[in-house]
Amino acid sequence: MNLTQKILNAHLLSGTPKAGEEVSIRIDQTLTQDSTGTMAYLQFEAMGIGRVKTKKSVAYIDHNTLQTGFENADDHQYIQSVTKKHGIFCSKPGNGICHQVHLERFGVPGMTLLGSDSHTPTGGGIGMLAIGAGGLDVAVAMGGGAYYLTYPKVVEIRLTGKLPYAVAAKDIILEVLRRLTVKGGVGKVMEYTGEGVATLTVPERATIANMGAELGATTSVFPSDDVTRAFLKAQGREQDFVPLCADPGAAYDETVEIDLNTLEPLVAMPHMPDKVDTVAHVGPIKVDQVFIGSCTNSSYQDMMRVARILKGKTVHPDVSLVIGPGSKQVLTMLARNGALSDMLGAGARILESACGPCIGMGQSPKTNAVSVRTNNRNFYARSGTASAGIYLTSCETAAVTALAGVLTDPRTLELDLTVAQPEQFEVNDNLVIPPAAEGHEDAVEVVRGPNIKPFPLGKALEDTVTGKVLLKMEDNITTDHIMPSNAKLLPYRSNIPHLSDYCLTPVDETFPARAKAEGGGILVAGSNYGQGSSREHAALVPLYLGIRAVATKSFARIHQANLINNGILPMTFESEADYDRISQGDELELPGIRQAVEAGQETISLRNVTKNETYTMRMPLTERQKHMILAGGLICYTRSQAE
Ligand code: MIC
Ligand code: SF4
Repeated sequence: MNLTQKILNAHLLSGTPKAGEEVSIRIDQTLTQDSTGTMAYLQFEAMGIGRVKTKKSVAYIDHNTLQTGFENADDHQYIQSVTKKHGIFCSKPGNGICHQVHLERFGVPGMTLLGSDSHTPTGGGIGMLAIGAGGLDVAVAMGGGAYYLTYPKVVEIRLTGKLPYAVAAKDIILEVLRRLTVKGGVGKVMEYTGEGVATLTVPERATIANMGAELGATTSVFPSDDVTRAFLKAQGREQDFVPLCADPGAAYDETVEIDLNTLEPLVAMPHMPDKVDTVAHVGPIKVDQVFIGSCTNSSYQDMMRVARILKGKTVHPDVSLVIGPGSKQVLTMLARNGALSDMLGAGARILESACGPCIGMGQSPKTNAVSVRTNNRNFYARSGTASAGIYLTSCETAAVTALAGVLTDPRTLELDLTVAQPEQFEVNDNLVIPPAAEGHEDAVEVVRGPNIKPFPLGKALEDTVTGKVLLKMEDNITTDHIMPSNAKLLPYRSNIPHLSDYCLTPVDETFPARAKAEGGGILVAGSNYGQGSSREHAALVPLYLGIRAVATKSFARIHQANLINNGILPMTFESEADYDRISQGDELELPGIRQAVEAGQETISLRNVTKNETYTMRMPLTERQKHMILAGGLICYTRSQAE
C-alpha cells in the first residue's frame, strides 16, 4: 500500500477503499479557526453534543484579529467560552496561525486531522492525513461522527536531487501547480516520495502540503522519517513520533517526477495560483508592497533566511515590507536571537502572528499596486484592493525583491542561506487555554455577543423546483467571489443577514439586490466552481438568499459538500455544450425533482422554460447525501431523525 491508503484504511469506518467510492473515516483530531469557527460552534451547539469525542480538538483564533469594533472580540470570547465547555483547547489571538501552531505543537504522524480551513493539509508535512472541510462536517467529527469522503486516487510526486541555491520548497509546489493547474488535484491525494524528500525539513514539507490545497487536492502527505523525528524532538514531542512510509513498490494512480536540481525561482501571477512563470522570465517589474508570512511561509527557518537577507540593508523607498511571523514560538525566537532587530533595522513592518494580509485583514495595498507575497492565494480582490495584482513567491524572492524594489531572482544573492533546525524550539504553550475538566462543564457560561445572529436552515425539497438564472458565471469561480472576505466583512462571519449584501459582488455588484427582489433562484457556472476556502458561508449565504440549486460544469470538493450539507442542489451538465445554451435571466424548472432524488436517479432533467429546451444534469448522490438533500441539509436531517 501507499502511505495514503495505509492511513485511510487504518481509519476506515465504512465503504470500499477504492478510488471514487464514498467511504467514511474516524477523525482523531480537529481544528477550527475563528472565521469559520464561530459558525461551526453554533452548529455544534445546535446538534446538542456535550463534550468532544476526538483525541484532540483545538480552536485557533488567528484570522479575525484586527479588532476595529466589538464584533471580533465578542466572537473570540464566544469561542473561548464554548470551547472550554465542550472539551476543546483554545489557542488565543497572538499564539499564531492555526496550521503553523498545529504543526509545531499538536500534529501527530499517522493521525487523521479534520479542519474547518482549506489549508488543514499543512499537517501532511508531518505525516498526518489532514483534510479541510466545512464547519458542519468538523462539528460532526468533534461529536465523534464519521467524516465522509470520496476515496481518492493517489498521485505520487517523486522528488529526486536537491534544491539549488536560493530555490525554495515554495518553488516545488509552484512547479506542481504549473504542471497540474488549480483543478489538477480534484479527487486526489498528492503523496511525496523519492530521495529528494529527505533533503526537505518539516516546515518545507508543510509549505508544499499547504499549497496542495490550491491544486484542489483532497490533501497532500509526506512520509514520517528521521527529519520528522528530529523536528518533533526539537519541539519536545519525540514521543509523538511514528515512522511511516509507503510499502516498497507501492502502486500509484499517477506519478509526477520532479528533479529538484532543475528548478528555479518561480512566481504565480495575478489572479490564479497556477499562472506560474519563472521569476527570471517575468523580469524586474516594479513592486509596491511585499508581504512575508501566512500559513504557507512563516516558519522559523523561513523567517531566519529573510532576516539574513535583510540584515544591514534598507527596504527600497517605494516598497512597504510587511512581515508576519507564523507563531508566538517563531516570533519569540526571532526576538531572542536578534533576527527581529535585523528585520526592523531594514525597515520591515512587523505584524502579530496571524493571517493578516493573506485574507485582507489589513495591509490592503494601494490602487493598482503590485504586491509580492509568500502566501498561497492571489485570487481577485482577496487582498482588499480589487485593482491590485498579487504575485506569489518564496520568502527568498520576496525578501530580495523588497530590497531591490523590483521583482528579483534571489540567485543573485551571495549569502549563505542555510538555516539549521534549532536543537530545541522555544516551547511555551501559555496561550493555549485547556478545556474545563470533565464534570465541571456546567460551571462554564457560554458568552454570546450581539453580532451573533441565527444561521439559516434549508427546507425540505419540493416536488418541483423552479427559479430564474440569477447569475451565469465562468470557470474557476472561487469562494472569495461567492462570499468575499476582508477586514470589513470578516467580523460578520456569525451574521449571515449582513454578509448577504455582499454575496457574489466581485462578479456582479447587483446580485444581492436582484436575488432578494426575486426571492431566490438558481446559479449557473463553469468548471471548478467554489474552489478555495472551506468557508461554509459560501453555501449559507446563498441559502439565505433563496438559492435552491447550482448548475455547473464541475465543483470543487469542499464547496460541493457544503452545498449538500445545507440542502442546495449541486448539479453538473452531462453535456458541457448545454452550459452555453443557458442565459442569465432564463426561467428554469426541475420537474419531479423530489421523486427523482428519492428514486436515487443519477441524472435529472433541467427544463429551460424560457428557451423551451431540456438539459440532462448529473447529480449522483450517496444514500447519506440523498437524505440531506431531501430534508434540507444535515441539521434538518439530524433533527428529523431525532423526532
Ligand atoms: C482562506 O485562506 O481563504 C481562509 C480564510 O483561511 C479560508 C477559511 C475562511 O474562509 O474562513 C480557508 O482557507 O478555508
Ligand atoms: Fe490564514 Fe491565509 Fe493560511 Fe487562510 S491561507 S489560514 S487566511 S494564512
